[in-house]
Amino acid sequence: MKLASDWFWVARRDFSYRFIKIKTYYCSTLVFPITKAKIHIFIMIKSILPTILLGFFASISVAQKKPNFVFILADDLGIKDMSAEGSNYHETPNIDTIAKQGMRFTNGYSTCQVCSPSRASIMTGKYPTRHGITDWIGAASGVNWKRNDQVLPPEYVHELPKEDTTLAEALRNGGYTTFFAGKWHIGNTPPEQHGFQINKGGFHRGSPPGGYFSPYKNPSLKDGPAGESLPIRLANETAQFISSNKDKPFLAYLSFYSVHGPIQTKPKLWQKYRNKAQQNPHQGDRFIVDRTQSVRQIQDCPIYAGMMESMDKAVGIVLKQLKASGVADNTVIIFTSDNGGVSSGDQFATSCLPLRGGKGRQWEGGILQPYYILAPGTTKPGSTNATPVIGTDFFPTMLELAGMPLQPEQHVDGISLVPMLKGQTNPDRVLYWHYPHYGNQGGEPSSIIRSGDWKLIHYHECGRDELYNLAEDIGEQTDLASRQPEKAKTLRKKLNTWLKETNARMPVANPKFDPVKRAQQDEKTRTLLKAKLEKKHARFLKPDFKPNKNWWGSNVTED
Ligand SMILES: [Ca+2]
Repeated sequence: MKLASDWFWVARRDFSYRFIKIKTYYCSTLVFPITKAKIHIFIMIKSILPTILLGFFASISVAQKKPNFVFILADDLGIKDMSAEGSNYHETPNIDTIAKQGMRFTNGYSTCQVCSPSRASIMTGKYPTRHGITDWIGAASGVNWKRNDQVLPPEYVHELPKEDTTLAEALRNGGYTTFFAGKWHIGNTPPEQHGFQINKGGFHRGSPPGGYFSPYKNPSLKDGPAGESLPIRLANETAQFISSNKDKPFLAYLSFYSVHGPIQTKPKLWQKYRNKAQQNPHQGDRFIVDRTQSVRQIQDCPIYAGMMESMDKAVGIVLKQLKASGVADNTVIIFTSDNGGVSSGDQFATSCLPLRGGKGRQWEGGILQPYYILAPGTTKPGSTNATPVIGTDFFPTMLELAGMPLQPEQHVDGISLVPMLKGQTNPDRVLYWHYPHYGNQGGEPSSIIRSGDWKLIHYHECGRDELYNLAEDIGEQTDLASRQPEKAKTLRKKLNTWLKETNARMPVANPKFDPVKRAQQDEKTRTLLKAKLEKKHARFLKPDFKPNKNWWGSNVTED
């Protein structure tokens, strides 16, 4: 098929040819007298027609040229981890650039407080209750749940359903070349079976089996030189893909393993952030116990900060390549995370304050995300939007930006944010979450509804509700459920209706639950485990800290 630009050159060549013919005719035959006026008109037409044609065909060319997409998904990255969001400790100049040059949604959510469910929502445009992946794939459920808890979490789907048309399949069907790099963790069927033509590093695992430095022990990613950084490698793979595919529309889905545990960095970065933390050393405890788990109260983990810097540098590599390939002006960049920062459980690596909780938990720290969209020609640089938006919205938004028809029967729980990207708001939309599991970070089986500024959390262990006004209480410190029973009742009713409509799976009572043993466990969390954590995290800042002999393989030459 001929491109609009090709037609332009044909037309221009044609016009010049005909003009020469006419001019030759007039000059050679002298059948008609050549007046100065006629020559002038011809010269004028010749001089302006190519410009008119160029404009005409260029406009067709622009209208037909679909934007590229670079979708960057970080893992376990807390919204408060970025300098653009107020972190004074971590340094994220490249990620901040996306926020500053595009639109930053200040109420942007993942559909779940853990990873697989929210990843599947981005791919399908459906809430976890509907696609069925309600917990991170691999977590125990039902009678296999061996912990001494009040309820048994329900079974959940372990694969991205084949009958769904994924975001990648939709774009591929629309003529896009689709590329995936990094963490998949949405089942045993790899990205190639869900619409991605190229896959660098995605398979069933949720954390990098060989850590963050080559050798990676990853069946989908060839090892680099020993000690190579994983996020930098994933960025280089993405940059190479962009460079090779710059002439046709593409989707580059860069799904970092960072900053999920294990936390690992190079000694140089550890030193930099160790020194930074020492400039204003934290006094007293780093952790407080909030209900079920210790929660980090300060960002001063030099290992995690080093990981943040590596991921940010990797983002910079991709941004630079977009410019170098000449496609930055026609590429939509999206940046988000799959769940909140790990302030408790796993590596206890960051603090989400002033938000309560973190990954795995039902408060804002678990579900509020960095949610940035830079759409050249659509978003105003440096704009913000407070409309509550969620992971299911990316799918229809990207279809509309691509000029493709929406697929409402697929992305049933998402809406296109294009009107919001142009400055409109939609404050009345109600959002829902359902996490009938415990997870590893102290999360409690619960369902959530957000309507306007109000947020109600319903707990499935005991049936109680918490009610917060997020406009006045972003830290969810004042439970208004007993003071505003009517508001709580209305929201709870709406939430119940939604749970029924979406066939939400529910936990059941655990017949083996032992409350006495549980009280002993809780006491251990408050005392022994907390003391152990304080010691471990203070050690990260000791001048002679050394995790192992070659710094997790990053210092390969050191003996
Ligand atoms: Ca995650």
